[in-house]
Amino acid sequence: MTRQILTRRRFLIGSTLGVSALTLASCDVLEQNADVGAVIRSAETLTMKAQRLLQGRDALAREFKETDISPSFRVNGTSQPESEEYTALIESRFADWRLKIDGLVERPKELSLGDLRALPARTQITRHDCVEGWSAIGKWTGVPLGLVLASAQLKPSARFALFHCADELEKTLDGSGRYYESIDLVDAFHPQTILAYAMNGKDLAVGHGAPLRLRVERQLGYKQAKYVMRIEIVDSFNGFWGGNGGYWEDRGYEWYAGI
Ligand SMILES: Nc1nc2c(c(=O)[nH]1)N[C@H]1C(S)=C(S)[C@@H](COP(=O)(O)O)O[C@H]1N2
Ligand SMILES: [Mo]
Repeated sequence: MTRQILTRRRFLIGSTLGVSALTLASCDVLEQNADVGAVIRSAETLTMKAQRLLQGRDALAREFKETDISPSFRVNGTSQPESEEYTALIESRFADWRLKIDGLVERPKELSLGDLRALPARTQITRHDCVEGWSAIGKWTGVPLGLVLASAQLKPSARFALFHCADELEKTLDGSGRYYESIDLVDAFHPQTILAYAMNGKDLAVGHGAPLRLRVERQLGYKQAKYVMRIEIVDSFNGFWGGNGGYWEDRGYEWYAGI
């Protein structure tokens, strides 16, 4: 098992992002920032701050043993995106798939699965908690999101990573049911936040989000975006679908879904 422990502090030293990410993420700045205030409801901000204060910003979610892995892990939400584009990707076994990284970055990227697999990997056995009331333990392997974002060099105005997914669910808002999600830079650079391409030692199955899904272990199931096609670095959610930072958030769920 390759296990790369990247502490956020060690990781940020020497990166161009260092100072701005640390400053941006401090509670004081969050409080003063009108943009953030506008998108995050106050009770949730309290939850987020309390969790980070009590447990520490880099506190790890619990990790389990191989023997704890659930014999079956439910597929929830989309089980296979229906677009022609995604169907063609399955047929080519994702050889033509590229992860786009753009928005507030100095160096936009297009990465193949091979590119991602060539980067240092992290494996973690964690519990997934769905808001609907079920949980399952799985083993996830992928590349730390922070590594990928650092290589794209975030601009000082960067605040959130927004994940564009391949699937559409119910089209109720603005005629679009596109699944999307977002996290802030504290979670983006957390050591357990990975872009997973394998589950339980095998390539990620279509039902679980092939070829790539987000694991952001201190938050609930709906934050774990499957079928990630593009990561856009933004400073606000305004103008993205319902403006609340995620498909379920636009339908009333909390943006910060701390467990
Ligand atoms: N793209 C996409 N990501 C998604 C969903 C989805 O429908 N589409 N469902 C979410 C919900 S509510 C949960 S609980 C988990 C389910 O992941 P699983 O299918 O691997 O169990 O994915 C989350 N990520
Ligand atoms: Mo869920």
